[in-house]
Amino acid sequence: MSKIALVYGVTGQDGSYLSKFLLKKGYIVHGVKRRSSSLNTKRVDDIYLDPNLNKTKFFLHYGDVTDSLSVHQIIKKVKPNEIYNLAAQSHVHVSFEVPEYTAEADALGALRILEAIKTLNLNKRTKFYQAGTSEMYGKTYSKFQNENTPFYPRSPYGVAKLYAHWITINYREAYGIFASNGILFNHESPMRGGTFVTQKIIRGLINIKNKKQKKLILGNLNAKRDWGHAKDYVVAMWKILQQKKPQDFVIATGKQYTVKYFINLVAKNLKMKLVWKGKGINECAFYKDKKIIECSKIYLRPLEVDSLRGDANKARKLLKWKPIYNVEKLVKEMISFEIKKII
Ligand code: NAP
Ligand code: F7E
Repeated sequence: MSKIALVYGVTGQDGSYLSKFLLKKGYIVHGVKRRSSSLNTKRVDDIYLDPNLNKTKFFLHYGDVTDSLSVHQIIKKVKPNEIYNLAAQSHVHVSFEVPEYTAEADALGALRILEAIKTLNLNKRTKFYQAGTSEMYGKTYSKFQNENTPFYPRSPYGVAKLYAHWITINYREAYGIFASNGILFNHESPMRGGTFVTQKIIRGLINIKNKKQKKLILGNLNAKRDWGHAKDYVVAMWKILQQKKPQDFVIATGKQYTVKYFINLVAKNLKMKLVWKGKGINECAFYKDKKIIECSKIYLRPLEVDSLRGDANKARKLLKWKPIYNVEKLVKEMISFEIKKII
C-alpha cells in the first residue's frame, strides 16, 4: 500500500521539490494550495493531471493554514501518514511589514495542523514535519549553530517560527504525536522566488548583461549565509520522518559566504568583470565602466541576522544525510535554468 503524504505549501520552492521526491518514492501526494486570482501552481504544473480525466497520484486541495476549518476538513479527508508543514509567509523582510499575518500563518498554522491531528485521533497514524529555520538563531554568538544553540530571533518571521518549533515539541511530548522539526539553513534553487537575494542577483546580472535592466539595487552585502540546494534539503525532511523516534535536526552545508561573495561568484560565471567601490550603503559595482550595482536603505531590515553557519553533524550521523550541491554547483544550475528560459 502506498503511503499518503499531505504537503502544506505545495506551490512553493520546497513543496514542489518535495512532492516530486515523494512521488518518485511511490507516495500518494496531496498538496494544499491557496485560492489566488492569478495562477500560483507553476512549480507543480508538470506533475499535475486532472484526477477526473487521468490516473494520478498527485492531488491538490484548496486550503489555508490560517483557516482552522479547512485544515481540519482536509486532514480528516486525506488521513495522511505524513504531513509536511511548509506553508509560510517565508520572506524575512516582508514579515516586518505584515507581522500579524506572519504570526497567523507561520506560528498558529503549525498549531492548527497539530490540533487537527490530535482532535481527529490521528496521533498514531500521522507523522508531522515542521519547516523550521536558521532565522530562529538570529543574533548568533557561536561560529556554528546546531540543535543545542540558543535561539534569539531577529524578525517577526523568526519569532513566529520559534513558536511553531516549540508547539511541535509540545504536542510531541504532551500527546505522543510523531512531530519533528527540521531547522533548515538557507536553501535555494532555480525554483527560488525572485525576491530572495540569490535569485534576485542571478536574474539581475543576467538581465544587465543582456541589456534588459540597468541596475541591481540591493541591501546589506556583508550578511553571511550558509546556502544549500532545496533538492538536497527535501531529502532530509523525508529522512527526518523515517527515524524511529521524533526529534529535531539542523540541516546545513557548514559553509558560509557573504552576499558580496555570492554576487562575485555569479558575475564570474557570467564572465562579467565587476569593479567594486565605496563602503557600507555607498558600496557599488561597475561593469564596463557603468555603475550596475548599488545599495539602498529600502532593502535594509529593521534588524539584520549577520551570520549563519550550520553544524549538521547530527543529521550526518543519524540521517546519513549530506548535501550533494555546493554553492558553485548551485549557482551554475540556477544560472543555466534562467538562461534556458530566455532562449
Ligand atoms: P516559499 O517558496 O515561500 O513557499 C511557501 C509556501 O507556503 C507557498 O506554497 C505558499 O503559497 C504557501 N503559503 C503561504 N501562506 C500560506 C497560508 N496561509 N496557507 C497555506 N499555504 C501558504 O518557501 P520555501 O522556500 O519553499 O520554504 C518552505 C518552508 O520552509 C517555509 O515554511 C519556509 O518558511 C521554510 N524555510 C525555508 C528556508 C529556505 O531557505 N528556503 C529555510 C528554512 C525554512 P503561495 O504559492 O500561494 O504563496
Ligand atoms: O536574504 C541580504 C538580506 O531574503 C539573505 C528565507 O528562505 O532563509 C531565507 O531568509 C541576506 C539577508 O534570505 C538584499 O539582508 C541584501 O541578510 O535571500 P534572503 P533570508 O532573509 O536569509 C531563511 C533561512 C528562511 O527561513 C527564510 O524563509 O541577503 N540582502 N540585499 C537582501 N535580501 C533580499 N531579499 N533582497 C535584497 O535586495
